[in-house]
Amino acid sequence: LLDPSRFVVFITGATSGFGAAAARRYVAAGAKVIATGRREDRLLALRDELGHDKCHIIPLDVRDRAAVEAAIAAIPAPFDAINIVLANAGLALGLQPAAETDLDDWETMIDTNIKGLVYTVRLLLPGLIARGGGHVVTLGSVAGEFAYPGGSVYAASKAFVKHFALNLRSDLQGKNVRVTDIEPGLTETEFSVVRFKGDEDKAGNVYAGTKAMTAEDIAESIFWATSLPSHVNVNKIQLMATTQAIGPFAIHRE
Ligand code: NDP
Ligand code: 8X3
Repeated sequence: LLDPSRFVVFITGATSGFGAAAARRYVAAGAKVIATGRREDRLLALRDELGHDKCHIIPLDVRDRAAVEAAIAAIPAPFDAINIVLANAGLALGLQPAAETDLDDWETMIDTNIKGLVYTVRLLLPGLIARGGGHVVTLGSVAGEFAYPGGSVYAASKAFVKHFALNLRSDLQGKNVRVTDIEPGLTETEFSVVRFKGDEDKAGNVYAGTKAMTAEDIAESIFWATSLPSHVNVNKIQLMATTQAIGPFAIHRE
């Protein structure tokens, strides 16, 4: 296994859920993290918890390409020696049928899950290659593989992530940069509160009466994939809660 004390991990969306859990998991193993996200109060609390020597924070909206460029260019040593990119920031908004959905919500998901993710990866890749290698971890979803009612642009954005990650592998042959797409199913984080725009009851119902995965479960799978010996590339990890399964095709009948 690789020595995690040599990991310097750039994380988008470290203010909550998988990103925050991954920051804690990596620092617990001796790594350094660059924690980013829009909510600065959360970043400050995370840095207090993890320590200034282990956690560098950058308030950042991944949709803002110029801000992503400026933030990466300004990372101080020793945090600039990034060798793992965790492109995790993302969101679902709404669960309405396509014809009733809010077009602004679609645009926000495309701007965040697709455009923000490709800005992050594209801007960090040359450094990874120049420093001799590293690992890009993207956050896809089971939604990128299976269709469900109301999934529409969210699910399609995750299909984009999945295929972007696979194609990155083709371009990175010989560069010693690994790529893994993590594709979780039902996991209780702030994901559903965001999807239902702050409606805690609706969000709670998603996980009520069942046992969902936790952010720590996903962080562990991310940590595992990046800790394997450098000659091993895990292309993807698809995880579901044991309580979750794939439904049948829906057939409309008169
Ligand atoms: P959370 O809502 O708990 O966390 C999402 C994170 O993304 C937050 O830190 C948030 O930070 C950040 N984020 C959102 N928009 C932006 C933005 N414009 N700029 C920067 N950061 C942003 O959800 P999860 O941890 O569950 O989700 C993480 C990823 O995993 C997402 O890509 C999601 O689609 C994916 N996923 C989630 C699953 C689940 O069931 N929970 C299953 C499969 C995939 P802030 O608001 O502070 O900017
Ligand atoms: C998050 C899981 O099933 O809500 O990507 O799309 S799901």
